[in-house]
Amino acid sequence: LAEKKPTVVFVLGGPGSGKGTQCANIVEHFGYTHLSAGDLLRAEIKSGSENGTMIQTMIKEGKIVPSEVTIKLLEKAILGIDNDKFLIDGFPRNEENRAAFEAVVRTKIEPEFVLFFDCPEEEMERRLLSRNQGREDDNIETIRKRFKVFLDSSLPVVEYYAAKGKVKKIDAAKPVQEVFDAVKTIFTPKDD
Ligand code: UP5
Ligand code: MG
Repeated sequence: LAEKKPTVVFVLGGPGSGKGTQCANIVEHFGYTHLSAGDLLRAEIKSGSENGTMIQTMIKEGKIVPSEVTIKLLEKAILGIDNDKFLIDGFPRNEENRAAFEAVVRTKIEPEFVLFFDCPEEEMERRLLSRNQGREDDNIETIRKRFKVFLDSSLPVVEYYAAKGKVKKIDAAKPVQEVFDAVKTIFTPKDD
């Protein structure tokens, strides 16, 4: 991984803030590969791997899967894809995730920046309850747990990067197209 030196953008935001939706738009316009840590974990459950049951239990409880499991999946995906620009969606989710990811590469992968989707809980809750894609964590009990984990564990990671001047914050409560208009200005190279 250290040899490949990929460009990485971390895409963070609460459950239902629109990370996956906007990553799909960014891929279409800016040539990044989208890696959703949650999607990789859900694929791992489906594949029937030995960790599957543990991952399933953690997701159902809204808890954060041990770093080594998630990082292995991310690393495998980055190395297996012939691109050097990645959106890492929904990771790192706590300080331990962040430190462990940095430790994996000898020359640390510093994210180019962190895209942070800021959205009120009421709006995120509405979106998640009406998503209807059969996700086992889209029920009100698990959603409340996910919100708490986000506030307690994930927001501090955003603050860590904010202190380094790396966070680009987006108002994610607006309609999809308006959010993407704001996202576009961040990814479009400015010649001035
Ligand atoms: N929607 C999107 N944008 C909209 C807008 N602007 N206006 C109106 N509606 C909008 O969007 C959610 C829903 O809202 C969709 O129906 C969409 O159409 C609509 P989506 O783009 O899917 O939002 P996203 O932020 O991706 O929501 P998601 O539920 O995926 O976020 P989470 O962070 O909760 O989920 P994730 O898959 O990342 O993680 C799930 C679980 O996996 C975690 O809780 C955790 O248990 C585990 N996990 C780890 O342990 N470690 C990791 O590193 C990653 C995950
Ligand atoms: Mg998602």
